[in-house]
Amino acid sequence: MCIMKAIGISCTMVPLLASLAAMVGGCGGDQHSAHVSEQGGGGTGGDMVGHGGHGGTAGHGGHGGTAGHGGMMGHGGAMIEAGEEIYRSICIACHTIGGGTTTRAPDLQYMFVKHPGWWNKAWIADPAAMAEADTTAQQLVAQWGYIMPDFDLTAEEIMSVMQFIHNQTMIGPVVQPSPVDLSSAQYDATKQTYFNRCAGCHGTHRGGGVGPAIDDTHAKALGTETIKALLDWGTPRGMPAWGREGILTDVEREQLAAFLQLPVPTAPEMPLDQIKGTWELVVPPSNRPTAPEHARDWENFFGVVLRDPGQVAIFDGDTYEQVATIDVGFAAHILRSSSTGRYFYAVGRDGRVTLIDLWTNPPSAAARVQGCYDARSVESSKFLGFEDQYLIEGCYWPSQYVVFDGLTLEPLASGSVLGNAVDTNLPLDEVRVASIVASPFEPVWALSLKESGHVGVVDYSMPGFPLVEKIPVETSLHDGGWDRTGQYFLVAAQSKKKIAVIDVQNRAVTASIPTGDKPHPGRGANWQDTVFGWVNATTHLGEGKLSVYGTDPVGSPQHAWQVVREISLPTAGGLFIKTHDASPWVLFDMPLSSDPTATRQVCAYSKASGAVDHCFTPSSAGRAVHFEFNRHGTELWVSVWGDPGEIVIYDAISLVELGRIKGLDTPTGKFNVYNTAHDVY
Ligand code: DHE
Repeated sequence: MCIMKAIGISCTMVPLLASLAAMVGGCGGDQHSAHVSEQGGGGTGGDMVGHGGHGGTAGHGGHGGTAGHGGMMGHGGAMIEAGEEIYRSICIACHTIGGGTTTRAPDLQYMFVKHPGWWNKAWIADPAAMAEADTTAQQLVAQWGYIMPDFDLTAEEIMSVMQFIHNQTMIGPVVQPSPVDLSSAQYDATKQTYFNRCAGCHGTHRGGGVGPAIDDTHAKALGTETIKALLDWGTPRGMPAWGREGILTDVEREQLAAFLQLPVPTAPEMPLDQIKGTWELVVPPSNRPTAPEHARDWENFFGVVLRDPGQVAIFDGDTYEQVATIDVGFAAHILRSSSTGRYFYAVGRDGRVTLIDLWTNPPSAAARVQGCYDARSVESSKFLGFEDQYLIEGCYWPSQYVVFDGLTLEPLASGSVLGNAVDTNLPLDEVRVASIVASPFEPVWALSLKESGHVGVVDYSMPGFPLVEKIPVETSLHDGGWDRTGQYFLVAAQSKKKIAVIDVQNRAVTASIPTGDKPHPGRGANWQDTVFGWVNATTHLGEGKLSVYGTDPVGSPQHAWQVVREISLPTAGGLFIKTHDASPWVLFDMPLSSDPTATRQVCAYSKASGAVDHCFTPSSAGRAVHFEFNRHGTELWVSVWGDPGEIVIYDAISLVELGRIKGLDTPTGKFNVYNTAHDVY
């Protein structure tokens, strides 16, 4: 039985990243045994009686989750056993005991030697209060970049877990149980769960990305219980709490822990002929309206991703009416506009692309296709003379890009992005296409190639749409966007803690700006700073910091490509930042914070003062995520994930609430037609 349920610990984490990439895996087989030889044993038992003091500890020898405390009797033994259960279901996610500091948290033996009992007790009881008042706690937070979550343990539970840790220091590392055996059906189902929930961050072939590598070697080193606890509680650095959020059951976590300790299966390819087979032209261009069928200002439409139902809702930005709802694919991810703005292109995590015609009444799907099993990005051709002509889709799997006709989605070409990594020069079997931008200066798209660390340049004026250049940058490239000129592509190299600056026109890396742990700018935000000229900014997933960097090599060369303002924030978990020329504010969210209050907040940085002016809470529940301005920059739209979700609309200057669109299922990214077509951010 789950110890958390048994002791009634409250669940404070709410779903995020709830549905990820859907994908068909390759490997099958009959019986997939994850069983490794049973470690530990029954434990020899100690002779501890009473309050479980220092001496006479139990013989450890944990097997499937219970230690061998056979000889322990009375309150002390029971207490240590209770403490062990808590340790094995919570603390083990991040801490070892005598096993060495992990990348997630310090070793507990070390903590107990270094700090007195009262201190450890106070820290476990209320980490946030300690971080506020105690200098040792502050040093710890500074070192690790986050405050340990508060697990709401009672005084008795804290005592028991401390007793357990105290006694463990004499015994050595905790032995983890063997993984369960998986039947063929369980293996296949778990493989799908991995692709749906984990592959987006850890890679199709489990080589890592936003999250660390979890191939079988890494997984075995973590151990069954550590993996299960990580899946249950998530981490303060952004891994969702799949168990606490009610998305993965105890059994599913157990099976995932076993699956991850088995060799990595190979995923299938998707050649162009197969992609062509998925193409569905719903309305040929010749049958489409030649002028809008409605009188609405379609350039002020908002396309809103409803992630969990895999839909896009189209809203009239003037009246807030929902004018259409269109199915677009599993865990819909983002929208991009054609360069005239008439069409939206939606991409689902299952690689399905949907072309939405905004001139029909109501707006409707005009074509569909699937270019990948797993994808996150699309972009249209934006260079003069190529308006609405082409669309590119970047795949997470297979390692390729696909080019479609922009009006029909007919698949035209695909190209591999496999290659060697920029740092090791070793060949890779998985290279994911992350963010894509379309140059306003030439007929090219710039593609972030995550694992290899290149920015690829695809020329859509050339036959076959070739990858004409691979600019070596940094590995772990993720999200990014243009500077205000459209010459420099600013993209996060997340694990390198940098924003890379690529001069796409000159095919060169201009700078690498060290900003902080796991920068996550979305497409970023461009504005004119009172001192430093044009700047851009990012918050971070891994630490509480807003970094503002100069992007004005012409007007303010002495500040270009350097962090010019650094603002410490109380919490990590930032995802998006956004502004508009018409607004005095730069807004940012922190939906992946481990502090539930912060997840609901939006903070407003003042362009005038160069400081965070205030934060506000769009909703008393759920999480605030992602922003978009309306066409003229007079309104700010914020998504709230709740039950149900909603969009809250603010005046872009006063930040006074103007309205709410309620009853939406997981509203996430919002894309105003004009702003998306013209790269306004
Ligand atoms: Fe996204 C943009 C990848 C999780 C909402 N996301 C992007 C981009 C990439 C990416 C590569 C840039 C696209 C571009 O500009 O061409 N996202 C990933 C992941 O790999 C990751 C971490 C895990 C996964 O498996 O998908 C992930 N993303 C999320 C979420 O959990 C979010 C918050 C909600 C959701 O969709 O489930 C989310 N991502 C978004 C949004 C954008 C985005 C709203 C577009 C931002 C913009 O303003 O352009």
